[in-house]
Amino acid sequence: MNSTSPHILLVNPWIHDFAAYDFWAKPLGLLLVAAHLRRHGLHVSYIDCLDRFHPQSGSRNPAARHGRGPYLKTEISKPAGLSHVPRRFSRYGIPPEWFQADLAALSRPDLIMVTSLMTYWYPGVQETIAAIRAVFPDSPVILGGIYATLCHDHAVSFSGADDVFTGSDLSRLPEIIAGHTGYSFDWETDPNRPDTWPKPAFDLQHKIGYIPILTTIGCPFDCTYCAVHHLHPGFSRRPPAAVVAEIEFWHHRHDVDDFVFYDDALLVDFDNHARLIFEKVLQARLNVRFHLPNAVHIREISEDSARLMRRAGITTVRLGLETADFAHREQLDRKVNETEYHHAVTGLKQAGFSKKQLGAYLLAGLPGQSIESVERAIRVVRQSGITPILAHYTPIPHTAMWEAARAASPYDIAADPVFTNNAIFPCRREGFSWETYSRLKQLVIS
Ligand code: B12
Repeated sequence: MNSTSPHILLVNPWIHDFAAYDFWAKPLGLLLVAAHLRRHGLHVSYIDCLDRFHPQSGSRNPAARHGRGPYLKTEISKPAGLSHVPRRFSRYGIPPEWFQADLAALSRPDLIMVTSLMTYWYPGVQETIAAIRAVFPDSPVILGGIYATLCHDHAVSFSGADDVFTGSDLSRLPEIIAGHTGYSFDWETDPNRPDTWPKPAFDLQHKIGYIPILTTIGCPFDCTYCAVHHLHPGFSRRPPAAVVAEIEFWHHRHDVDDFVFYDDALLVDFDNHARLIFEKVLQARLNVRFHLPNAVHIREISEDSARLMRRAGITTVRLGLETADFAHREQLDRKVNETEYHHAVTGLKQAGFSKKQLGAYLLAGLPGQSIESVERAIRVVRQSGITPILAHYTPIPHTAMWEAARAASPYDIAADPVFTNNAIFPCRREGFSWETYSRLKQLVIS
């Protein structure tokens, strides 16, 4: 290492959207980067534009006491091309004055790292970077994360960042940091070996309401609508003992009771991974709750695995069913067949999970999908005795379905990612109107 350690500011940007809610959503990737940097002696500070527990929020956000909850929001005008959508559009997160004051209270950062999530949230990233520039015009800004990776060229042209980092291979970071700050260091651990990862730096938050946990990286499936194989190529797993040690740390040291798995393939090869984690959780007698808002693979669930999941504290289960058109399923993915679905649901119910705890995600608005197909799927899930949850399809670059989505969409989704916002049903067909959607929603709740 050389000379004094640089100051790196990490920023989680605002969201611009028709709706947004802190539904177990935290910038795990950015806080993992923070942890790596801290471990190597760099001085890090952090501002979360989505902070629901900002010291200034006081009585403005009474719901901020709990783990999940609404973000603060300010209505703003809709992006060009979306003015016809009959819904309000907002900036979600802290007011710009608070952000500006938080920035101004810091010493000038040598480098600023901004993350990004949904591709169609890039206007929030642009506004965040512009606000940073107004306070620190001379600090270089690097953008990384999901939008940066999936829409690299767009981000280079429009985000306002000096550098756009794509992918999840952090081994290039020392070179990038040296290029911007002149400070050089070598990785003491391999950032691409998840067994050597530090705990993501959630302690930088004002409050830790819950902790996202990542136990696997990537996914062995290659579903046509999903970009995970592009974002995280390959499939690797963290040692179960390290995962449980992380859970114990946050539970015992920070009183955290709710843990949220961010894995794309948590249950895959159950006996050699998730089973070992859940058994260790039981042995450690941890009285905690686990949530699976990011759907799990149904095929892995039997009565036996379901019982273990329930005993270990799994409280919310979301199944990645996507469609009930089992006969034509291979056009979409190869995750599950009809028998496996019913076997899993029976096992979960026998293990004692309630209807409310069990939800199956169904994709709505796929290119070429009929309304009847969505209705049928809702009926299949309801008849199986669990809760259907509609997930609006969002077209994602670098997926097999992208070209079909482009062809089906009335919007130029390749030119501007705001048109991939699933709130506008980017690929809706004739007849798939807001009224139809309300009818489908009624079918889900009635
Ligand atoms: C967990 C998760 C969620 C969580 C919340 C996540 C959150 N933080 O808010 C929940 C379950 C709520 C969720 C919901 C949805 N999600 Co989601 N989700 C994910 C998932 C599985 C993991 C994200 C993650 O944390 N990964 C782990 C971290 C470590 O990776 P990372 O953030 O990329 O960070 C790495 C690098 O990018 C880098 N990095 C990150 N930032 C920075 C910054 C700098 C400067 C640098 C140098 C590096 C760097 O460092 C990390 C190193 O590994 C991803 C798939 C995936 N594997 O990425 C989908 C994904 C992001 N979701 C997706 C979708 C479609 C959705 C939904 C729209 C689904 C639906 N139809 O309802 C909803 C919408 C949510 C909303 N409106 O709020 C899509 C993205 C679509 C898009 N257009 O962008 C993804 C990619 C999955 C897919 N289908 O392909 N999701």
